Formats: sequence, structure tokens, C-alpha cells
Amino acid sequence: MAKKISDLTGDFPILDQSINSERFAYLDNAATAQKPNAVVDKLVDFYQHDNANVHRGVHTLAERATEQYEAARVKVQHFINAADSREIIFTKGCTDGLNLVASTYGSTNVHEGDEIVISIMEHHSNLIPWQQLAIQKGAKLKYIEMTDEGTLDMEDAKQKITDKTKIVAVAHASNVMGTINPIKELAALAHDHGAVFVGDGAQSVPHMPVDVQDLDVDFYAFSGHKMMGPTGIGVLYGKAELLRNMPPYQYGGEMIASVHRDHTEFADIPFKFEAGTQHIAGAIALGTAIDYLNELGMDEVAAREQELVDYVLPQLEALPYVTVYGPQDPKDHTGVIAFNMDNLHPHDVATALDAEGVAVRAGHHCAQPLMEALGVSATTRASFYFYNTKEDADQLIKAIKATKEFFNGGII
Ligand code: C6P
Repeated sequence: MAKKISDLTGDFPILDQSINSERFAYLDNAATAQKPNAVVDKLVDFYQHDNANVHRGVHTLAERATEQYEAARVKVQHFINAADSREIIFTKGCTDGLNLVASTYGSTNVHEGDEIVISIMEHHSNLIPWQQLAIQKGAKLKYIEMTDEGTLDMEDAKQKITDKTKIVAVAHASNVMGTINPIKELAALAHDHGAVFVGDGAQSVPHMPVDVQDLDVDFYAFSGHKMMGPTGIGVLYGKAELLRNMPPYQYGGEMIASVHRDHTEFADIPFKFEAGTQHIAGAIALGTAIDYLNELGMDEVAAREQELVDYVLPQLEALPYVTVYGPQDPKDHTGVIAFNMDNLHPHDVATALDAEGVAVRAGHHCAQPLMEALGVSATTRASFYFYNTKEDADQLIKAIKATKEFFNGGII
């Protein structure tokens, strides 16, 4: 039977505690999501009953572990609607997946004088690999700027993506402003110019239905831990034809067909890109997180977050001493909201909110060029997931007002 968002009672014991003697509102989901019991239990169950290395043994546990690991790959395939499970590569996380593409596809297809196009709102994980590749190859790195509204400037994208472009790499959703980017349009633009499109799905896959075939992205990376899976496991989706033509990322066990004294034949995809023992339990537990999300339904998950943003964003925008960055219209937003309070450093704000039981993140959010474009050095960021409630939103607003009052000597 499908699970209802209104009935998650007991699934997330971590949320059910007081912090600093206050009710706990966990609003740091963009950094990492909390894990339901089902995911934690799966990890324990695997290690207690089925633990073995995969693809290597013929004994019963090895077969059980392999079966579950490969079943997890198929779950991921269906979750993002990839055409083939061999297009799903297990990685350490989103960062690892993006580095994989830059150092394999990138290093063989980008040459001197070529161009790589990213956006100004990229997380460093989807920026530095391309920046370093451009430096190594003598290629040019170009940035698509954003509008005053905090959305991607598509007119600028049309100018920046040209026949010189080899790779376009953009986040599906910003980890700072919550902006949802039109990556289907960007992928089409890239293809019109013979370039490939790399999507950073770290802040989208956990929060909305994603269909990689419909988006027609060539590569798409995301992390398990932001969608309730364990840390240390992630996914890189790549179109089979591209993956097959790429050199391996790392060399070692598991990724070979045969090894000789002077040469090696590599395994077919996905194994060619999974050298060494992988995070087997992590992949299996990520499969459990996907089961959980499927039971809720990704449309429901997205609708719930929309409901929360509809509720909280106008309240934040109405506070005269608060500046919200990014789209003003809740419908252009994921559950990620960045803001600053007048004359207060975001770290002080986050510390004050913590004292009120509200967990948020403060800093540059690994997006320093974006901070520069916004004209700030840091922001406070509240990020919601489907298990958050209107009470959490109320507590955030109340805590912001209390912080203002505290730093203003009692005057709001
Ligand atoms: N953003 C945040 O608090 P890893 O660390 O590999 O799981 O994910 C990297 C990453 C890549 N792209 C985007 C858009 C991201 O948001 C992140 C991770 C976290 O915003 C940690 S810095």
C-alpha cells in the first residue's frame, strides 16, 4: 500500500528529539537528508545476514550480495527512467560522478581552443572539474549568467553556447537559491551545437520526478545521501554509447575483462567504471531509499515541498530586515531558500537559529562565484524536505524574529 506523507510517524526518529531544549526543526536537507528506519535497517540487515563481495564469489552470500547490488542498480534505472541499467554507474557521490566525466569524457574530447560552458550558480563540484580541465587543455571556460530574479539567463546561454562548445554542465536545481533550471532546453541547445550536456542532479533527484530520457541529458550525476540513502554512494547516469567510448576512470579489480603482461581489456559498462570494491551496502540501502520515495510518489514529494515553500517564502519575503536570494515566485523554487538578515553575519544567524532548535546552513555553500554575483560573501540557507511540516516553517520564522529581537536589544 502506498505511504502517505501525512503518516510518517516513527520513520525518522532523529527528527523526534529536542535540540537546545527546543522542538527540533531540521532545515538543512540540501546538505544531507535524514534516513528513515527502513534505510538504516537495510544497512544493518545486509551486514548481519548477507555481507559478501559482489561479482566475485560463487558462494551463497556472494550471490545474495550480488543480486541485491544489481537489483539496486535496476531500481535507480527505473527511478530516473534510464533506458538500460548498464547506464547506471555507482560512484562515491555527485562530486565523484562529475569528476569521472571531466577526467574521462572531458580529457579525451576537449582540446585546445574548445569551450566548456557552465553556469554562475554551480556548486564547486560542477565547476572546479571543468575549470581544471580547461586549464589543462588550454580550453576556455564560460559562465551563463543569471537574471536579477536569480534564474538562468537563457538569452546569455544562447550567446555562450556555440559551435566551439564541447561540454555544457549545469545544475538541475541550485543548492543555494533553489532555482530550477531549464536543463531540457539547455541539453537541446548543447546538442544543436554538437556538445554534450552534463546535468548536476544533486538537488533535483531527491525532490522531483526526473526522467533522463525525456530531458535528453548525456550525463547526470547525483548523491545518495541527499535522497535518504547512506553517505559515500552516488550515481552517474551516462548514455551507453558515450560511456562505452570513454576510457576508464580508475584501474584495478572488477573493471577488467582480461589482464595480460602488457595490456588489459576492460569490462563492459557499467563495470568498466566501478574499479575496486564498491560501497555495496550503500548501493543496496540507496535502493531502499528509492523504494521509500516510490511508495510516497515523487509527484507527492514535489507537491509537499511546493506547499511548504508556498507557505514560508512569502512570510520570509515580508520581513523588512530579511533579503531573500533567488526566484520570488514559489513555483520556480525547490525547498531551498537562501537569505540574509540586515547587519548580521549568516554564521551568527545560524548559531542563533540553532539555539531555537532550527538547523540551517550558513556560508558560501560551495558556490563562491555565485556569492560574488549576488554581491555577498555568505548567506543563511533553510532547506526543506517532504518530511518537514508547517510547524517547522513557523518555527523558522519565529526563530528569525527572536534573533532580530535579540541582536536589536529587544526591538524588532
Ligand atoms: N551540496 C550543500 O550543502 P556531494 O558532496 O558529492 O554529495 O555533492 C556535491 C554537490 C554537487 N552539486 C550540488 C548542486 C550540490 O548541492 C552538492 C552538495 C551540499 O549544498 C554540500 S556542499
